[in-house]
Amino acid sequence: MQLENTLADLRARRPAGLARAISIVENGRSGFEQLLTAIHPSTGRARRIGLTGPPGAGKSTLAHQLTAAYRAQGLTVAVVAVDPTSPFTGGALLGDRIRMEPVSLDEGVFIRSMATRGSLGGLATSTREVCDVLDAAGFDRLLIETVGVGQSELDVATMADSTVLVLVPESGDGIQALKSGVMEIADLFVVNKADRPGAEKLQHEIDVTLGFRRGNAFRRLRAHHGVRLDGAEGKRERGPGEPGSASPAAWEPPVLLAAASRGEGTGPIVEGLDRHFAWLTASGQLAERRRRRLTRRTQDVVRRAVDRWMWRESQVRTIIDERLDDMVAGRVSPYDVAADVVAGLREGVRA
Ligand SMILES: Nc1nc2c(ncn2[C@@H]2O[C@H](COP(=O)(O)OP(=O)(O)O)[C@@H](O)[C@H]2O)c(=O)[nH]1
Ligand SMILES: [Mg+2]
Repeated sequence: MQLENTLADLRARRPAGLARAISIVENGRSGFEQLLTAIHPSTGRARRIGLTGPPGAGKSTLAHQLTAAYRAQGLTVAVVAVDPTSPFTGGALLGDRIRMEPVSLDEGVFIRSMATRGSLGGLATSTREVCDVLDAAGFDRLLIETVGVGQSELDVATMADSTVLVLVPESGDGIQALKSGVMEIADLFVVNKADRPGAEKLQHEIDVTLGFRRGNAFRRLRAHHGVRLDGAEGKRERGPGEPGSASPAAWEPPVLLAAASRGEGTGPIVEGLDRHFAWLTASGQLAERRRRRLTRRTQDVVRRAVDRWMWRESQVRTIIDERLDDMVAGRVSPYDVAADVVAGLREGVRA
């Protein structure tokens, strides 16, 4: 009954229903699986955009700018911020609250800060589920902000359709500061704080690095020096993923300059994201990414359920306890015991 009410409120887009649904899935409260099952047919419509990068790069500021830009297009936006260093809400930073003000009074905008459980910067475990609720609630764009520390850039890429990596000139030693694997997950690079020195240098470094990785550094370099190969106005080049290109085979991440706190550079980012989405659709990558997400999600749920069953309801714990003395005495190893346990589980499944 309670679930029915929550679902009805969610479908009617009542803010209280949305808040309740999110709180149920965020805390894994009873009924959360039924809720997620009930909303499943209504998911898959929102475009999920990940914003990641080092603390202070301007991700939250950019999220506000993107929100304003999408609102101006008549689209609704939900922002999920998983950033322990500067939460969107909670009053930790007065500055954040002030920057939020213009959009937070708009009911086409929903902003949610999520606590990280476990490692700093790690995605809150239920971020994906919260995104599903927002998707089902009908938001057109989901912006997922995560602080880029370690694994979380890679995590955000697995849950977003498009991933934006926000960098700033002062973040360490330019492109050298980027760990391997991080560059690969970015569908768009934004060099923010372009009002400060060094932004164009960093933009150039990223461009060259991307070019070298793809074996076409010279195209990018020539384009940078003003020799336009394709005659396009205002574009450094035209990659395979860009309009006018024959092949949707590869996407070349654009490297865009922005000064988010001044509202500069947002237009090209919105446009870049639209182009990326068009490429995702045309290349079949969108369907592929979403299929992969569903596979991974199901695997996670199975893993959790099996874990719970194994440790709470099966004999596994007892078997280990019974053989503990043998292990201590060196008569059997943990590997022997584990092999027996697994063999036993297999038998159980077959029986
Ligand atoms: N100079 C300058 N400061 C900016 C720019 N964008 C954001 N900031 C400031 O950088 C600080 C961190 O921004 P925030 O959006 O909270 O970064 P986040 O940690 O990546 O979410 C804030 O004081 C912003 O006002 C910019 O383009 N130029
Ligand atoms: Mg932030």
